[in-house]
Amino acid sequence: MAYKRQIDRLPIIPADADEFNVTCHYCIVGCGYKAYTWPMNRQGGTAPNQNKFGVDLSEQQFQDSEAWYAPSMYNVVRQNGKDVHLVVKPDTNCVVNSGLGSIRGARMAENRPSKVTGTQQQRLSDPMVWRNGVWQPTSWDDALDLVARVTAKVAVEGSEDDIVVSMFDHGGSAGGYENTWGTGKLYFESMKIKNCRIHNRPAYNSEVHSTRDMGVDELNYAYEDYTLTDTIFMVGANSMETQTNLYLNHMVPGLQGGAKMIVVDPRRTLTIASSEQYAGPENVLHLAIAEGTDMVLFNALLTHIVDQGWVDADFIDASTFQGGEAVAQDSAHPAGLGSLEYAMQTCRTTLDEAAEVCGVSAADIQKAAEWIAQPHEDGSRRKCVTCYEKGIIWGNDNYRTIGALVNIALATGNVGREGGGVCRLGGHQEGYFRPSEAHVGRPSEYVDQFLIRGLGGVHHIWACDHYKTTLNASEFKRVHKRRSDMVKDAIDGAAGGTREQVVDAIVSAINAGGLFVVDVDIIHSQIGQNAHVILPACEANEMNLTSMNGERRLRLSEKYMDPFGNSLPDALIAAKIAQHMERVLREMGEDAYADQFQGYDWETEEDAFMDGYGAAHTAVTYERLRAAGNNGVQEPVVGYENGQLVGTTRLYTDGVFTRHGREDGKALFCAAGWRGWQAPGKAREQAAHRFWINNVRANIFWQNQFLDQDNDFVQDRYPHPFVEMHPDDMVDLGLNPGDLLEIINDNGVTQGMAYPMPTLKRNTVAMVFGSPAGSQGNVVNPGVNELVLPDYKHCWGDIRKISDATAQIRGISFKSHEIML
Ligand SMILES: Nc1nc2c(c(=O)[nH]1)N[C@H]1C(S)=C(S)[C@@H](COP(=O)(O)OP(=O)(O)OC[C@H]3O[C@@H](n4cnc5c(=O)[nH]c(N)nc54)[C@H](O)[C@@H]3O)O[C@H]1N2
Ligand SMILES: Nc1nc2c(c(=O)[nH]1)N[C@H]1C(S)=C(S)[C@@H](COP(=O)(O)OP(=O)(O)OC[C@H]3O[C@@H](n4cnc5c(=O)[nH]c(N)nc54)[C@H](O)[C@@H]3O)O[C@H]1N2
Ligand code: SF4
Ligand SMILES: [Mo]
Repeated sequence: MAYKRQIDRLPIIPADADEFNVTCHYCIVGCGYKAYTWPMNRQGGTAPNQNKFGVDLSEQQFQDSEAWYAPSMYNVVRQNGKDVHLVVKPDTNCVVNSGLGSIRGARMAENRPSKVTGTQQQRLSDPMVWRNGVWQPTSWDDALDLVARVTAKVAVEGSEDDIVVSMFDHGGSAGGYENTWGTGKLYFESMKIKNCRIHNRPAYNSEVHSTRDMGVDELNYAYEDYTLTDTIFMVGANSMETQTNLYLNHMVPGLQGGAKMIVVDPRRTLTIASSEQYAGPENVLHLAIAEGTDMVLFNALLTHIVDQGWVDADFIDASTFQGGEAVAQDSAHPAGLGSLEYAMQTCRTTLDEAAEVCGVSAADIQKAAEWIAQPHEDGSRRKCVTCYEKGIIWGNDNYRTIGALVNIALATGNVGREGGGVCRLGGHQEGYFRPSEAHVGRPSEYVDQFLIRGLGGVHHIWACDHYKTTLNASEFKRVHKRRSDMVKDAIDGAAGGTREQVVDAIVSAINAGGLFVVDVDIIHSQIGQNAHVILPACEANEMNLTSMNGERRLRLSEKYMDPFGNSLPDALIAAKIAQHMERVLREMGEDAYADQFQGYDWETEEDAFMDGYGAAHTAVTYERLRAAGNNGVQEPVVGYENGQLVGTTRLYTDGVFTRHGREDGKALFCAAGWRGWQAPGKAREQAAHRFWINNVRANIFWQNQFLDQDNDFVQDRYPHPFVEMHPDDMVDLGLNPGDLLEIINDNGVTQGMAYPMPTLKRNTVAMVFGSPAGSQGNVVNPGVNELVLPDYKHCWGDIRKISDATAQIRGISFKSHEIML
């Protein structure tokens, strides 16, 4: 396959091209872009008054000119029913990215569906229903009538607990305030769905319960804190690749301004390699701990800081709880919470004890403690910003480990202050606004196991593909397919019957253990292969979408093109489902239940926004957000003055902590006691297999590659998921670069392509997660913590060769991923 884009000549953006604000919908950072569109039969010229940049393009431009765009930033798309030129390029005036793109965001335009250039023809254009052995395109009314009839019948004859829902809870790529409200209103207000899970984990819960229980919301800083700080303390994250422009536009200037950086990660990441180049190796400390041992490290850091007297006593007195235990350990709290002294009784750990467990030197741990908390020579406090992500969120003993990390920030007073903060780096953007989920309970149901046990009869899936991204995926897929095939067989058996007969056949199959599956997606996904009804959604910019980024910056990303075919915004799909439910329930004589599905008379996504988020935040409207442009406003919005929304730069500047809902406003410390591998089965698996199968993200891919799988630029580079290995381990196993291999353990098998990486520790590999050509989740065991948080990152297996590199693989480079900048 040859890699080609529009490589001949690109049109100049004319001076009068239409202009739209765009927030990149991929990662949490939410970089600002501008979209330009103009009619097909025109283009701009080189004279300053003929092009959007207002410069003379016949002259050589200076190196950092913004008067250019790359082929990946161009496409031809539909707008108001007509083909138009489209350019989507980074916005130099956005404070988030200052004109930087990334290998993902800068491909937004070429990843739009286009009948003219042929891109993304995999996009769904019409609802589809399983009919006569194939998926047949059909009308919205036909598809939703079937969805509503089966869902209503199962809910009425059984209960709402038989309806299982998998749904996004984020912003940006799928989600956003409009769509979380639409789905939330449907499942949590009209219905009270309890057996519900989130796109990335097998239950409806928080990724970071402990920090919230301690009073500290996980997104409390501003990105500028990275340039105001003395030390960046990064844990279990690889921001150069996963929060790229946060790293390049905020962390790197921090490093260049003299900040030191500590990175806790069992492997040497590209973030570490590039930070050494920006800051000098002497200013970057890599703590390459043994996987899963972070909590012991944090406890030793805290102990050293306390014993040296480097704590912020004034902050602790004023802002943290003083009376011993505040919350006892119980089934909803996997650790006790209370004062610093109370927590220290459990957390106390010496440097030597930690060195032994973590496999790093006591001297390095001490150095980290000094970089975090040792006061400057003039006695002033050090500033430290702490950031973390999936290395500990999807890690060992989530609750206690994150609690132990937040302890350090609280003890040193590094929250609510310039140059401080203890924050998730984040994954997607955020965009959560839903009715209360209190009925779900805590701990919430482990939904994957619920389905595997044969429970539930209807599965609604919104914007996620568990085939590629859940844990224990081999077993999950086996059962999900078997149960949904029972319903397909029933539909095939009832072919030619009336709607009523088909619905009866489906419900009989459900009662016999089958599962009726509805998948709402933009493509026909892998789990979508099990679906009986497939509903086509549209993406951000095919609709207006609001989300906030990792510093709570809220923006409106504007619609600049038509949804593909008959696809619709998720919020409006949810509304249509509700309307069909109401109609069908009335026909069934269930008037009271039908009444619960009223209140969805939304014409547009803006109506959904105003019904949910807008109703609760009356200062915020589309019009005001549009005026706020790509810099938007940082939430919480506290007012509207002089024609501008007024936001909040950082949380907790008043030293009052409220996230736990306690009236005293005091933050709590976490009694994070170490107990080795917490999730069932991990210790046994580690002992039984040679390789730790670390699983990671990489710059080039977005998530499970739902768009990348149809993008030659990505597929030509990595036709199979890479499995980075130490070259000596490859020699041991007879593997050459690019050879195909299998990873095997008791949970299942997965496959990928050997990629030599000399900086990896022996007997560990790093496999890219979520690939359509090899799901890493196949070999992850079902172990979760008390609150059903999965430990994806820790699994072990054996490796064997499948075959030599294929002809396609032979054309690609196997140079080290670590590059000189
Ligand atoms: N390019 C790109 N960027 C993305 C995404 C993407 O798909 N592609 N996805 C987005 C999403 S949804 C998310 S959630 C974020 C995730 O962002 P990150 O958390 O930064 O990404 P990961 O690569 O999943 O994991 C981070 C690191 O955890 C380390 N790790 C593994 N085990 C341990 C451990 O026991 N302790 C410690 N300390 N570290 C460990 C791994 O070696 C890895 O380097 O990225 C977001 N950004
Ligand atoms: N082993 C392992 N497993 C992991 C992780 C890990 O680190 N290791 N990380 C976990 C994490 S943090 C995450 S976020 C998950 C990701 O897991 P998923 O959420 O399953 O993966 P995504 O790629 O985000 O899936 C997005 C799906 O939504 C569709 N989609 C995109 N836009 C829209 C839209 O606007 N509307 C609708 N309806 N559909 C849309 C896409 O086509 C795609 O099928 O994986 C989790 N699983
Ligand atoms: S860093 Fe994230 S938000 Fe910014 S352009 Fe890249 S993918 Fe988009
Ligand atoms: Mo994520």
